[in-house]
Amino acid sequence: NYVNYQDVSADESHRTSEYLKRAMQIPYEKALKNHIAYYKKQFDRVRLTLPTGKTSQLETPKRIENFGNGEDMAMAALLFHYGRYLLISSSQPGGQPANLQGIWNNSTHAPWDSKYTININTEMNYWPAELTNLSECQEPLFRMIRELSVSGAETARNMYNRRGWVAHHNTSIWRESLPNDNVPTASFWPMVQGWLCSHLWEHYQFTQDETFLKNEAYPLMKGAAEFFADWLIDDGNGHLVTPVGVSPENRFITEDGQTAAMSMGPTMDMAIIRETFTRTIAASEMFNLDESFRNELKDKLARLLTHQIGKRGQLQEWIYDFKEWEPQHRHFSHLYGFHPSDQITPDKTPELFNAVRKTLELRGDLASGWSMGWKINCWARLLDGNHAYKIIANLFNPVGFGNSAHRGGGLFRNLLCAHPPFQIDGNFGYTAGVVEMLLQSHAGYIHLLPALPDVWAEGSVSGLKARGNFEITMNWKNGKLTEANIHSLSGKSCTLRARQAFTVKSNGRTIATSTPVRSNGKEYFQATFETQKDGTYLITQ
Ligand code: FUC
Repeated sequence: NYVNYQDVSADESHRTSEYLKRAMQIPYEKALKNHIAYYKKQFDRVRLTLPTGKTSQLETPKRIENFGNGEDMAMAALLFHYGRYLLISSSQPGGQPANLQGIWNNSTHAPWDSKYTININTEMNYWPAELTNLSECQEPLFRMIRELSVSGAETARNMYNRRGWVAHHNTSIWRESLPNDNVPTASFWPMVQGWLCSHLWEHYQFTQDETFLKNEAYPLMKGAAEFFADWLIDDGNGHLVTPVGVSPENRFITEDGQTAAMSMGPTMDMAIIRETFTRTIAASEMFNLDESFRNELKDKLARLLTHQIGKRGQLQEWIYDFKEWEPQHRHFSHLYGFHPSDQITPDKTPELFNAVRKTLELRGDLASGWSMGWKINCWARLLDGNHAYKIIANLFNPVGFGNSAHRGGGLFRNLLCAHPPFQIDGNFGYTAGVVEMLLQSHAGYIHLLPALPDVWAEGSVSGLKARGNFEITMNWKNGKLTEANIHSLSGKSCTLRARQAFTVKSNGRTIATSTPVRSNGKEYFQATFETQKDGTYLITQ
């Protein structure tokens, strides 16, 4: 009887019998054919090829078990494609967003109620959407954000007496925006609206759709920024911080040995607010809107507490350099400014970039399934393909194979990710992570093969998307780019970076040649060129 989160007036008997009637009219063979034709329209936009090996012909569970031998790189490509297949199948326009189990929950009492945990898991579900050319799959998420902003405006007024809208770490088909679940490390965290809005901004970055940015994204971003602007307080040293928050879902140990979760100004809070303010200011400038509010945001942005480096050289997780209660905790929320955000990059903030590396080293390589998905993305953004691959090899840990020697997170026999239990965000995080190894575009340029591991010395990929609305195809051999093709879908200016020198050709004519740049102690080659809408550009040595 569900119509929407405020309306359950549909006739459930009529509806279900119609579903069944329609399903029974289509023979299985035909239904399968329709399904394949439908999903392939989206699926075939991207293809990744990595070399097969001796074990590539074995059945799936055997390939998982043999992955550690390092001979079946095609299996890594298969898991990448599987993530796209799962997103296509669980998140189409008009439907609900993919929940913790996508659409594949098989129990009445599902783990975490098969809901939306929005302090990482729901967002991770959508990390591969723009990167792998499945932009429209985000539509259900965007509708959920709009609906949450309605209930979230009530919560902002009634619970906090603040402007704008707010949501907390967990929601469901009913769009609850209040703190819920009663978990001290997670529940009281009025930051979600910022993280969700980053998906709207990124959608604009990838599609360059200004109408979407102005009419759909900006009002929601503005509401998120309004809440944050009212939520901040002075920390007593002239910095603006959140009065209280958590670093989902870790705890810290105080100087007198107590364990606690809540403190003022956790690093993640500050990074989310910095991002929301920066992007809301940018959008309001683009469309010449809300000048006085923009000035308020500019003033507060300049006073926000910045990232800090702790005693161990790590990015500090909280306002003070507390010891973590669980040093290898599966969440690393304080890296938000580094990934998925774009505040910490090797060019702009090399010290913070190196502190992120230290943080990840301290966190360790083993983790629950979805946390490994997250770590692949972070090691790729650290430009360390071999370390990212090491996490991939760890993820190919057979879970539920009846072999008790294997512990921790990994993959079930059907390739669904095992937290355990089954949680689909690990699959999506993995697929996004593979892209981050092959292509990055968050730092103001498009980086071709930024984190290619030695074991992927040869391969090709087509149809990946980069910010600025570019579609990218690449071939590589002996670990080096041999050729790339850039299809410019919006005619924006394009800056490319690669490990080796290259030239850019358009219609057989050289239009740009790379020059060396140094970043965080390494040498790269870079070129900027103007593009035409629908133009294609050939990158060769
Ligand atoms: C977060 C995680 C848990 C689990 C849950 C669904 O709270 O910390 O590990 O994945 O979401």
